[in-house]
Amino acid sequence: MMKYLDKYFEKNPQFFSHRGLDNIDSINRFLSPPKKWLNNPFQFYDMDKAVNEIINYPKNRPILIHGDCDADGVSACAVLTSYLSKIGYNIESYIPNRTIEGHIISKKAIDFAHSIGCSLIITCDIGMSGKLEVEYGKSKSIKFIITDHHKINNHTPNAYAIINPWLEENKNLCFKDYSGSGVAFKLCHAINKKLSLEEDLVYKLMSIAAIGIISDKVSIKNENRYISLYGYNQIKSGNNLGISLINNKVSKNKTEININKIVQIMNVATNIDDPSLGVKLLTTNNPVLANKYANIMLTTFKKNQLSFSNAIQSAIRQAHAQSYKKNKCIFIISDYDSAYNGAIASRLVFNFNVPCAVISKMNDSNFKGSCRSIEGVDLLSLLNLNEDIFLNSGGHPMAAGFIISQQNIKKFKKIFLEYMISQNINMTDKKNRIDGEISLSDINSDLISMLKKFRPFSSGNEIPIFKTKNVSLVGNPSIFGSDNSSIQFMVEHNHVTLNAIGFNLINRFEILLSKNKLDIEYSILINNDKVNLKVYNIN
Ligand SMILES: [Mn+2]
Repeated sequence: MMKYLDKYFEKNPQFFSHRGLDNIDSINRFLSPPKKWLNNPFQFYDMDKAVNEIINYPKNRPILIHGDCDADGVSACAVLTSYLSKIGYNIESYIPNRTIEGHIISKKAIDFAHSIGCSLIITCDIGMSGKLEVEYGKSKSIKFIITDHHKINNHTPNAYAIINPWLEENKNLCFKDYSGSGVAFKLCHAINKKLSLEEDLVYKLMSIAAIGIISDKVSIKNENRYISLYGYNQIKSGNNLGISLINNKVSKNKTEININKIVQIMNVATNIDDPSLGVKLLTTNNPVLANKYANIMLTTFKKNQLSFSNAIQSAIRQAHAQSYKKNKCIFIISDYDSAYNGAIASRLVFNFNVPCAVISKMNDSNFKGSCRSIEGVDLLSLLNLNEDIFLNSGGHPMAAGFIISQQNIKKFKKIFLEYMISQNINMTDKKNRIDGEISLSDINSDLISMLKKFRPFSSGNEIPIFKTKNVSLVGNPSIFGSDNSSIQFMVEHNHVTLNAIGFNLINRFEILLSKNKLDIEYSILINNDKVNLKVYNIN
């Protein structure tokens, strides 16, 4: 393995430089990060204060853990719920319904907390824009500890404690790009240290926290690499009943963990009758209940799949019809559920490599929008600069969202397009995404076992994409998918023939048939030891 890494590093340094790794030592640390990659939780401002409050809180009185309605918020809520219950607290969890309540601290939850005699609410992945709600809670004698990773705005709540890496007071923190689940994990880490409990209590939470890290696309380095890697390994070893059940039900090959699918299912499940079902699934040890929760979540997910795929197809068609190369961006009005907007925007950025906004109707008067960006184009500052045209806005530089009234959409579109034209967006950057130019005969067990060691893939450690030049088509390609948008074919190069699949690649079908020699860009899929190429581009 080591020898292979050395050799591969020399041949394909870009594979490693794309991951911020520039020598064998840094690669080895990335592949098996030492314990010291878990940062000291007490470096966070207010951590001591929050920990003391929790430690002194009566164990028989309920604490409400309030998460956010997406996979990161669910994962964060499950981390705190699991840990605090385990050490003896009386915990209630709350996730707002994404359509009815949205990404805000819920007044309903505060009323509920008050009614059961709870005097402490811990928020996770949410809270920075909850100034009014925190005051409302205080009027009912409820204290707030906010744990969040959203950037600071002008309306920071006056909470008892705020644990957020982006606070001005945290400017010297050695690492900041945490997910909501990561910040929740740090709070548990701190309590555990303070009480000198066995480390395993906290380590076990990494499988749950990894879901939020992957879902929120925070960079896979420093502590995020540590938690996502060991969390992923824990999932593989079956330490979380709920995650294993979901994975067994959706993976063709049960020994492989399809973490992206798990994230998608968690996201969809925040839009059902009981949005906290994901938290229940992640925290239960009861196989009968876990199975019941998993089945409800999967049924919802499957119902969603078809309309989701239609939404993606429609958006891709719209994008092709726009002058996205000239505009250096894509602006889509979608007719589909606003819950898909973020995923659609991500897909368009992946396909077209320009920033993208997707807007769809939320209720009679308002629309909900999601934007996704490319490196170097800051969406959050764009939204913040135009705060007055939104009813609500927030997020991160690479992924942001807003709520807007119908009459302001036109105005925003103009602002978005003008901003993107003014940015220095280099469309040719796409080639930098390629992790290596290889021959099909290079795809052997050494390469595959090396790739496996880099999992799980996410932001800053993307699914590796390879390029092979001058392959030839073998036999006849076929078209598949409910809307005939995908293609399957065989390619040959250097006497190696492999199966290839191109999802939504129907627009490259003619090129595939008309050229003798093709250049393909793809990732490598392994299914029951069989290699398939997942092709993204054909030229
Ligand atoms: Mn989050």
